[in-house]
Amino acid sequence: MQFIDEALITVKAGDGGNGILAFRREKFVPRGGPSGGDGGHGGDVVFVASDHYNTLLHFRFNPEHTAERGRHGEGSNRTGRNGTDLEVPVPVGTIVYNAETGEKIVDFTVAGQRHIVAKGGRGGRGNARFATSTHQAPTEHEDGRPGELLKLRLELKLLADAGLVGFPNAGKSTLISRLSAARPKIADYPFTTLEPNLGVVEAGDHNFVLADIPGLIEGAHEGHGLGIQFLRHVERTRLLVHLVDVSDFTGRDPAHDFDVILEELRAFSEDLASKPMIVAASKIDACQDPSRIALVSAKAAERGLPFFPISSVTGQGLEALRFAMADLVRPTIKDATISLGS
Ligand SMILES: Nc1nc2c(ncn2[C@@H]2O[C@H](COP(=O)(O)OP(=O)(O)OP(=O)(O)O)[C@@H](O)[C@H]2O)c(=O)[nH]1
Ligand SMILES: [Mg+2]
Repeated sequence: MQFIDEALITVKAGDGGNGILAFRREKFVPRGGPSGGDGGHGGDVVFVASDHYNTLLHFRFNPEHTAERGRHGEGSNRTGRNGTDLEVPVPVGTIVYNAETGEKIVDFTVAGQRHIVAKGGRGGRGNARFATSTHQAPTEHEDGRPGELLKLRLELKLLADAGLVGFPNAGKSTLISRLSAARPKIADYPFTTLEPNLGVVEAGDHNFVLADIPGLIEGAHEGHGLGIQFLRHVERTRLLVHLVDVSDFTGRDPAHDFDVILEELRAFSEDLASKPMIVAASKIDACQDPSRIALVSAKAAERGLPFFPISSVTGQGLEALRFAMADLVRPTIKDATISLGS
């Protein structure tokens, strides 16, 4: 059971610009003084901890980060422009290691924390810098130094933003496998999932972490089935997605299933039961009797909860559900203000 997100990336700071060789050319002055300017410094690669990311997914599509090089010096003692630093956002909680030595470089604990992970190369000195009273026409000049090049391993302990709850066999693991890269075990018998699975769900520009946990049954709070202790894994999520199996094969009343799960959540804690919840009627492809879907939709309506009929087999309803979830786990404006103020 790994709740760790990982990314391997390369960072390259900008090279320093070269110092150059030049002499002033002035009318009536047979030989002007040295005037070769220095090269600019290369830009640094700077990691900045941000609250706006909660996974390392953005690094997977973008594994190389290069800061701008410094410009070369010019005649008339003009120094080359410095390369611009490259700022790369990382989620709060990210730990950065040197991928080759394993050495820990930095641990980002608060938003706004900054760390230079690759230092830009110094610009080289132009020949003007080498002039002395006894050495008035120097021809020495330096090339810029290369910027640092490093392979980094980023590690982030994932915290679930949303959790899937429901009866065993309701299709929770199948759903997370459709919405994320997670590949949990799926089978047509109850209690297939024994340990939580986490998956990163992409929804436009907002990614979030979804937890798939074992199924609950009536009396779970008294130790039936796998009990309710694993609910602690979704205790701190912003959202629960309650899957109710409406297929014809369950032999149960979906409305009753709905109430049973709410009771078990309440037995764990009142907070958990009153968390924002999306209700999904699952396996609609295997439901011949639309009244079974209507029963669940009525339960959701009674409580003012959003409702989605879905099938992880045909894909029906999955995109609507994905974006509804993303909307509800997005940090609210109030949260954003608090974290900016801190
Ligand atoms: N027809 C149909 N079958 C589905 C659908 N989703 C899941 N199933 C099947 O239902 C069975 C149970 O699916 P799982 O995803 O393992 O269910 P679960 O809720 O994770 O079950 P537990 O881990 O035991 O709690 C499997 O045989 C799936 O193939 C669906 O949308 N339609
Ligand atoms: Mg499962």
